[in-house]
Amino acid sequence: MPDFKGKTAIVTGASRGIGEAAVRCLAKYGAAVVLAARSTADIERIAGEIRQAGGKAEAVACDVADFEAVKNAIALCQEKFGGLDILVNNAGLIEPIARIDESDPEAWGKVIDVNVKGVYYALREALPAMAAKGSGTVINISSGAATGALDGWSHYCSSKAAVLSLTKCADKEFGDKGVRIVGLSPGTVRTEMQVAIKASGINPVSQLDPSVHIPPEWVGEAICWLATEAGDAYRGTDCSLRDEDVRKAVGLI
Ligand code: NJP
Repeated sequence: MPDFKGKTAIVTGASRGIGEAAVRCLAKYGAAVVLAARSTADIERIAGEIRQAGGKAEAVACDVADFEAVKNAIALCQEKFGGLDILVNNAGLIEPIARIDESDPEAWGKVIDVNVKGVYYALREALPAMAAKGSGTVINISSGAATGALDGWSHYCSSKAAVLSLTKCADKEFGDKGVRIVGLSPGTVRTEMQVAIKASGINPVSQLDPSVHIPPEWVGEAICWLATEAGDAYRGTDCSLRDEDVRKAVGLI
């Protein structure tokens, strides 16, 4: 079982879904956590619940598409909890789902701003600090879409391919400085994102029965598992939670 006592973690997109599950799981294993997202009422509520259960948690309003906001969130983690050990780059968008010829250029670009630039901004701020102390783990939430193509998802597939590339590049530059950068492709997860995908009716993912999706708590456990030495096998690449062996190793099945 992971032991994160004395460790600090920041999770972007912690207001619901996978990010919420991640932050609750990291806190369960003893980490002091910072919840970063735009829905401040939700992150304040979740942070309050974690504190009530005896954990350490702070909420910070953060639009990951804004570099200053990301810098501020990481600074808050360092000021309140004395450092940053684990960064989970989870915030992500898939809407609006549309084929290329029907897509809106501004909305397409907004997804890149959040899914790609948001990850880069957090890496830009966190990696030097982690390298300076010679330790730290970054988990970038990826997707099967990083290496696959799906109708209506050109924005999302392109963005996740870029996230995988950022995982590889960050590992190349910082892997020898004690910093572990890994990606996690969770498979399909029962969150609001899958509700939006279903509503779109586009491509085979929207046709899946919701019963096949895994609960976000499984992804929270996998994130915690990757934040231990178990994550070493996936430095500079994506770990797939569809993989039965990974599920077994995490203790999910
Ligand atoms: O999505 P959802 P998931 N700045 O919609 C936040 C990947 N993934 O949990 O700002 C900061 O329930 C938003 O917070 P708020 C997926 O690509 C999923 O399923 O308050 N935060 C909320 O907390 C994504 O990278 C599946 O609106 C921003 C969160 O992001 C990650 O998993 C499969 C933000 C989204 O919650 C979490 O997705 C897969 C911004 N500008 C990969 N914009 C799946 N669900 O099946 C959004 O392969 N957020």
